Amino acid sequence: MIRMFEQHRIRWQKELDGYWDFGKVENELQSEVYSRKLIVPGCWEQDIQLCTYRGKGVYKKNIFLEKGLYRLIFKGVSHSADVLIDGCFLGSHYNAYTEFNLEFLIEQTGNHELKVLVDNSFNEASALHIPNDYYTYGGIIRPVVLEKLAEVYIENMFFTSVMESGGWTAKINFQLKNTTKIQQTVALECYMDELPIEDPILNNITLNDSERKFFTISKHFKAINEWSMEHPTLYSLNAILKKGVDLHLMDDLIDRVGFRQISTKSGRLLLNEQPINLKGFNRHEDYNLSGCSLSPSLSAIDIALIKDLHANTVRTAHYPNDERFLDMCDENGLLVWEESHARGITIESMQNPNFEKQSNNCIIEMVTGHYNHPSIILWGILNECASDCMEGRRIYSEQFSLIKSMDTSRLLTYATCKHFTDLCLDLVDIISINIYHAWYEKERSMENILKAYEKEYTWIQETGGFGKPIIISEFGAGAIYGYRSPYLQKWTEERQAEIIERCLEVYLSRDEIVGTLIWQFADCRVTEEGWALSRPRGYNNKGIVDEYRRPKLAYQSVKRIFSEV
Ligand code: ADA
Repeated sequence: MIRMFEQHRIRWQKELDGYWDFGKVENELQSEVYSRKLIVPGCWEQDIQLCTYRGKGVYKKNIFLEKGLYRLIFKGVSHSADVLIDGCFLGSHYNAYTEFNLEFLIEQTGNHELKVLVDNSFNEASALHIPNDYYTYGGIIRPVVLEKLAEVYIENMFFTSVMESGGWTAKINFQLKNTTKIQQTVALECYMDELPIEDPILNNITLNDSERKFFTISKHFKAINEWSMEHPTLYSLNAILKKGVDLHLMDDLIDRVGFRQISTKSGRLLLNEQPINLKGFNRHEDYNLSGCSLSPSLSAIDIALIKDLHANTVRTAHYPNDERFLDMCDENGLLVWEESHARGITIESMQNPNFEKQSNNCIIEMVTGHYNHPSIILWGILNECASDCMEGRRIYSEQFSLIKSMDTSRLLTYATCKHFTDLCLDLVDIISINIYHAWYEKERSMENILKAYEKEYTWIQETGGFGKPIIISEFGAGAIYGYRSPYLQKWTEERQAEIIERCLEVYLSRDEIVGTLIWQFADCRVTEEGWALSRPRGYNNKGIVDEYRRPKLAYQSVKRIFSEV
């Protein structure tokens, strides 16, 4: 399954899921040995003999193709990919969590060989995937889609909704691409559900040789059903490209959109002009035995548990998520803080010559790919990176400018751990702090939690955060599933529940705190390099469910407290 809804009725599309031939590549001078078959999408760690393999591997699949122009869309390859068709290099991509696509021409109908060289190793070339408190898996972790392209096709369609003059205005930005060397003239029809959205410019669009054409239309609606947490109304936005005097069907693109607006006012967070509070979790895409490649059914289990917990928000710590999970958030009225890929990168590592290019590419691909999801209300960047020095501030500032150049409809934030030293609070709409009161500190009384928070709140008011809404973006404690003791030793479920209860009681008593996001929803695997020895079981155990989604004691505490706010 590519998305939770049909994206094309005209364009030919095929998902290349199922078994692919696979071989480890431990010596690039050797010819490839395809020793097994692996399921795509999936992580190679799902294979018992590859569970700890870090290095290169090659996937191969033979596909029958007729003559024509095609596009391959890879929704996620972890973490680096080189793609070849019939031995010819098509292109490469870095970063597991964003999609990339490659066009290619088939001149001979018949069987063709598709190969993908994948690498999940840690080295200087990889500035974002580094030894970390989450695992970098290996493989073609998300769907692969093959499309046949017409002479002109709809490359992108961006929908923005604005509350104005007593109703809603929909703005739709189209990007068409001429794949030929000759001038093409087309017509575009656009529907929202069955309602036509007309504009004279759609009737006659001319594209020159290989031209990409961008244009925007808009339509005002007096009465429309808003997208909200309680009523997440979605509309099908359908664009149809036609050509020639007979206006024959050429291409189409269907997406799902919602009318909603996110803003801040007087220190409050507003959804459709109504104040809201975020209550939820940080969630890694990690499920025991299936790694970071979550099928829709596994993602649906998480959605159901998050709703059972009376939560309304998920932070995609610390990278862009699988689109099908975001589709589910759209359908269920869950709010999303989506963030570009980075966790705890020092200023020295941010100066890796690959870092800014890789980080900016991730942002561009995240915003481009996920723009139309109404559930995404916040863009975040650079979790716990170097926001406490001027060089780091330059990078934060440039990345926020990059996002604003692509999307001004969402709020911006970043999660900091640079307590009392952060230099970037003035750059964002919402201040977000990661603070593990009572876990990483010895003291765990509520008085101490409150005192520690108030001290930081005062500092925030004086250093760029004055009057801004605050999210406690990470707080929590570790617990090993099944380790129970009335003595509340560290790592017991009882201790975790107590700490989360006390923290929530303090944070929920503060008006300026508009969000509380527990670290974390589920336990996740960490890298053996640099982390496994300091993380019991080689896992980050701060989930309120474990990696099998078995609830710990804290589950009931959180469910009770979230049901009351
Ligand atoms: C940081 C980090 C998380 C996780 C957490 C922890 O806040 O953002 O990814 O590592 O610490 O468990 O200590």
